[in-house]
Amino acid sequence: MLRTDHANNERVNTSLSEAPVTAPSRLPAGLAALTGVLALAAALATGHLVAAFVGIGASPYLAVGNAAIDLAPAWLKDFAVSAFGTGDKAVLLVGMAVVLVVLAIVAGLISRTRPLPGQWFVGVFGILGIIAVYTRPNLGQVALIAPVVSLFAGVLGFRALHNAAMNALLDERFEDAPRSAGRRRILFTGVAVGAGLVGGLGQWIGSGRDAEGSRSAVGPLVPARPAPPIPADADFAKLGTPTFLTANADFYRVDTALVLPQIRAEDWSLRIHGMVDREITYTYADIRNRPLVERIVTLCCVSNPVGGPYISTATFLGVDLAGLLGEAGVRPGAEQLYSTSVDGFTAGTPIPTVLDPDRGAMLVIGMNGEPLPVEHGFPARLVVPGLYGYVSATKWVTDLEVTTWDARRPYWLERGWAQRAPIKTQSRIDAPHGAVPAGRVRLAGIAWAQHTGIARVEVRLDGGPWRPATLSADVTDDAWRMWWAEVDAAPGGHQASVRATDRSGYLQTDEFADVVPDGATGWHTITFTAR
Ligand SMILES: Nc1nc2c(c(=O)[nH]1)N[C@H]1C(S)=C(S)[C@@H](COP(=O)(O)O)O[C@H]1N2
Ligand SMILES: [Mo]
Repeated sequence: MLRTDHANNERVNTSLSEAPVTAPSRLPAGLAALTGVLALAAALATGHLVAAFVGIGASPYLAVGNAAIDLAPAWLKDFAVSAFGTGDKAVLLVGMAVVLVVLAIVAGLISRTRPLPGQWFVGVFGILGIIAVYTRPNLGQVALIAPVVSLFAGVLGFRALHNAAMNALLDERFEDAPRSAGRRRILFTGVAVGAGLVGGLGQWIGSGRDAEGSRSAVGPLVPARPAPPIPADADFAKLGTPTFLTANADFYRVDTALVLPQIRAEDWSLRIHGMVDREITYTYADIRNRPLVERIVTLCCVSNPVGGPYISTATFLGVDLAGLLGEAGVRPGAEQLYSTSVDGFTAGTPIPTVLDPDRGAMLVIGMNGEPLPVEHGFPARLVVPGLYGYVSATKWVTDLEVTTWDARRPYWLERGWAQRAPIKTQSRIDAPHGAVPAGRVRLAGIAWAQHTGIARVEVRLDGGPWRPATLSADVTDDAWRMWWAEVDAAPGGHQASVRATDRSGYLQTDEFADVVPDGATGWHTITFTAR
């Protein structure tokens, strides 16, 4: 009872020599598993706390998740986006947590007699964490401190917990059993609570050092050339279409970033280099002090299936990309504007499209009257009307290289998507859903053919004749149009379809195409019941 000055091992030996036969040689399975789980918690929490200071993306858990996103096969990513949408990231994080807890339990169970097997097991995963952080393009060498600390916390924590559990078991045989069990419980609870506090502290500190503070300090961004006012009949929201402008909070989001890149405006710069006469670097102040132009543009994701939700419209504020490139002087032979985000995402946009004065390709710093939201690319992103996001709309952009198609292969091209990806003329039915009263039924929805414009939308019921729909006010060819139409529906089940014709005279094809490699096609058809 008074042997508290003994080292643990000594005490075990003493005990063993006192009663060699009855000494427990193995931890009970539950206790062994708990040892593994608590060591995992200690490892992740300490890594997260250190990451709060060196860049939250260096948190081993998040870095492994981001690496998984980049390494995942294209079919899995496409599935994740279509099945879970913007929730794909939450699904990944929860799935990783489940896998890690299972592995931690395994680490505990293979170490019921000695801590070493579990320590090795934990160590291998710690090394994977270090590799994941090392290979993240946006993290410097200093960021490696986070997974290294995590590795030590895991391996040493595992041994400490294991020894404590062993000693406690021995003590239970030879000492006051309830007191010893109580000590063990206090230690384990302490580690669990401590890990929670340390991880929470990391989260709190990390989010205090983020871009949001810088964003709220940007102040008003005033356009020299504002967008036209939006007429009241630009949407048919009362009939079930989206509003003409999408609120920032509702704007669809698609990206590979598990942790939002945090760049403060004062730390941001954009470098233009490659096949140019002179390399230029712009700061945020350089950009915001130029005459700012506002344009209304509908962005759309190539992963948007027929009838899908990955399309939204905003007023974007920024400067002409052609102007910036003109100052750098694009050399003959340049084909591709290869843009890179701070998190390593890349996109390739055709140079003629970017330089076309009529196209309105922009470097954007504002969205719907606010500085660009962090999740949409703060401090700056690209927007090129008429092209799918993956070939044009790089968020958190920091580097523009003027180059050729052979020299650089952007992120999604490497993963089987097309090099060129103009947005396809499409339409969607938003109303009705479900059951409606029989008789005159109003259909409503959207149609889009960015940078070409919508000329006509038609609907049909149950394979009957096509009837023209009424279009909303024409605001710009770069944005969607809303439509509505009435059909006569007798009681029973019905099918309604929609198709659009754009201003080039092209009638949207009914041929079904999947989203891979360059965007879905086909007429959107819904079913509803008239009662
Ligand atoms: N840095 C970065 N920019 C990115 C992406 C990305 O994964 N990372 N995804 C692109 C894709 S596929 C689309 S559709 C648009 C979506 O922009 P939004 O999230 O603002 O709607 O961003 C583009 N820009
Ligand atoms: Mo996309």
